Amino acid sequence: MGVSYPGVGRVLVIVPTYNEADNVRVIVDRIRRAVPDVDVLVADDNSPDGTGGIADELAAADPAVHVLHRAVKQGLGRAYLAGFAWAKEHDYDAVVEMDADGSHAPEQLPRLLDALAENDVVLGSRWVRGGKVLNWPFHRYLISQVGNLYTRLALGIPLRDATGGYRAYRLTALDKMEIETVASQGYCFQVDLAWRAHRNGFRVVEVPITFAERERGASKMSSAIVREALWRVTVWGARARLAAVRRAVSGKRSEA
Ligand SMILES: Nc1nc2c(ncn2[C@@H]2O[C@H](COP(=O)(O)OP(=O)(O)O)[C@@H](O)[C@H]2O)c(=O)[nH]1
Ligand SMILES: [Mg+2]
Repeated sequence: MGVSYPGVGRVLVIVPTYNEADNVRVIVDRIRRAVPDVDVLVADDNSPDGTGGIADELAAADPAVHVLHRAVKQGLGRAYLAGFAWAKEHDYDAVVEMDADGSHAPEQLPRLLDALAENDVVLGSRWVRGGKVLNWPFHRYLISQVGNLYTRLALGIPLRDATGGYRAYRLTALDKMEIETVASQGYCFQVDLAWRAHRNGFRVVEVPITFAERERGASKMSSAIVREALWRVTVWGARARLAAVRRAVSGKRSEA
């Protein structure tokens, strides 16, 4: 049945990959060394550079490593949803999201998992005290800062880093978040899940992480990904405000 992490249970670290041939071996090795008590699932979207084949070799050599081969590139969100479903089928208690490019340090994973012992959702945060970003170009810093400020204001959630992708969730929480209705594909997926966790009243906590820009391979970040996040967050915020106004109006009517 595999090993379990104290206070959390069986943990699956999901690593989505698209053209990460130079990174996948390094990241899986680092995870296995840093936290031997977790399993790993590489969720590969049929990367043309052969990432999936390398992941298969790693899985053949280590029973704690698994691979989910997906037919086409469908974005980070779809890959994670497929990974969550796999975790549920295989009776895990918690899942972790982690990039393949080394930006999220496996050595900091115990911080997230220790916090998960007391919470439902843990966000690795670059923008709380103690959090750091290394080697990011100014434009990425700006997109993240402005994006998080806009998210806080539009949705009224108290999170400093709602767009980050180093996280841990209890499966019991994901089960209640109706993730089958998630349509977000890019980084907006992260905001979507943070927003759902907040609305469900879950115990959500941010722990500081050090995010280091990738040294190998190319980023899949694009302006389309930023635009998707912008319009979806705007629509969610507007809907939430409209619902609040409706509640206030019907409250007044029933008072009258
Ligand atoms: N399976 C899958 N993984 C993806 C996709 N897009 C990005 N990723 C992975 O998501 C992680 C973060 O992407 P990255 O390009 O590093 O974004 P950045 O860190 O914001 O520049 C990496 O592990 C990527 O390989 C996708 O369409 N499918
Ligand atoms: Mg990256």
